[in-house]
Amino acid sequence: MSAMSRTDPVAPDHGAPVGVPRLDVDPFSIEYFDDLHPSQERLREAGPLVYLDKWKVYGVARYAEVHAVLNDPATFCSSRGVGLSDFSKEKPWRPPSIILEADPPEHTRTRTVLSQVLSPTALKQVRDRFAAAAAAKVDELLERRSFDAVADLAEAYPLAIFPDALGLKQEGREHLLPYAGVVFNAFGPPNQLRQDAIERSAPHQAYVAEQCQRENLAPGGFGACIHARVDAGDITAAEAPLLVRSLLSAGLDTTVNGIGAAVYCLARYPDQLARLRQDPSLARNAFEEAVRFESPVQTFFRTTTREVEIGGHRVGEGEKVLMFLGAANRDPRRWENPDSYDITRRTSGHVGYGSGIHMCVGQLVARLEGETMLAALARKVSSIEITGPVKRRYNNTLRGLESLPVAIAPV
Ligand code: OVV
Repeated sequence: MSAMSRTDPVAPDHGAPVGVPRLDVDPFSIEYFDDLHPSQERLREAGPLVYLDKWKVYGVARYAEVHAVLNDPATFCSSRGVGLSDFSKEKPWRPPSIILEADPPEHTRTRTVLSQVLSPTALKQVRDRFAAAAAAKVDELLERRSFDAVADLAEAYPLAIFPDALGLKQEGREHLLPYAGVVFNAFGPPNQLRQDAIERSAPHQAYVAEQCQRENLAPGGFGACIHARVDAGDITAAEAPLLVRSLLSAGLDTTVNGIGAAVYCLARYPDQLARLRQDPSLARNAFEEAVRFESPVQTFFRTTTREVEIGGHRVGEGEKVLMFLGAANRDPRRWENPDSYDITRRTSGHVGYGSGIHMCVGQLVARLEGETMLAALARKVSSIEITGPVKRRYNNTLRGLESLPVAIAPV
């Protein structure tokens, strides 16, 4: 080690771009999660492209640039990972997803299979079951009057329908939310959230790997439908379990936080609950607006495949670009009154599910869960009152609550 003296030149800041606004915001810190709207405004107002010194990555927080990056997958690829880690430099923490972490042409075939398994036709088969389960859940909660809207509603409702829709056995389902928590923490930087999650992940990974096997998936479920596509020659026997794994990774914690966001909105904005009660057909849009407003999936990265211009700045090949979906969904350049929860807003174009070729393949399942729950609340509940301390849950990618104590009253 050579001694440093005050006369040594300052080390050059390798990679730090010239002319791009540099911010000290850490979008993966507890302080950020606790109060992210002021930081997101700073990120948007600093310019169309920013550089985050803490993690040495570029960021885009305005709607136009987030949308543009999402819709140019040849330049902004997914196959090097959609978290901070670059798979061309670091070993992934688990075998990569063959849909999320893939580019065309490989992405196209797996995407086609999952989009057919989760198609409008396939969803007709589960709609009545979802609606009945939502009504039963709300009836049960009306008997209790006071409960935790996270554990007893936002988690309990998807857990009552989604694992069955997939065809999972009963045993071991307690691994599902912890596994998803690891997956979404692992997209983040190597902070304590990510390191602790991966360190504790082995039992959850073992459970998921086992449930993805064909013999463990009940006939008629989404899992069996994926494996049936092996017989049709659309995917290989090795690919099927990995596509089931994608549903187990992305299909539960996301809707938990989406439904949690919607209930939190209706509890905070009783005028919007009143409008929903007047017209329960607004349930689907009320859910969509909650996805825009809270953006349960806050961020994803892409990696540049070539030198490219973003917002007038030159970005080199092999750079990570962080897309702030939540900030884009509240960009005043795109949205009128972006910080208002308005269940009659025209929500289309929000990037809470992404955009382009990777846009959430399970979005119809998510919307069906959200719509059926909000429709049941609209018809059966007259008020939602927050009765105790609201506690936030911390995750590198997912935004949501740990606890939301509420009391509800019947119509
Ligand atoms: C969208 C998403 C999130 C997490 C995991 C996956 C996808 C996957 O394909 O495994």
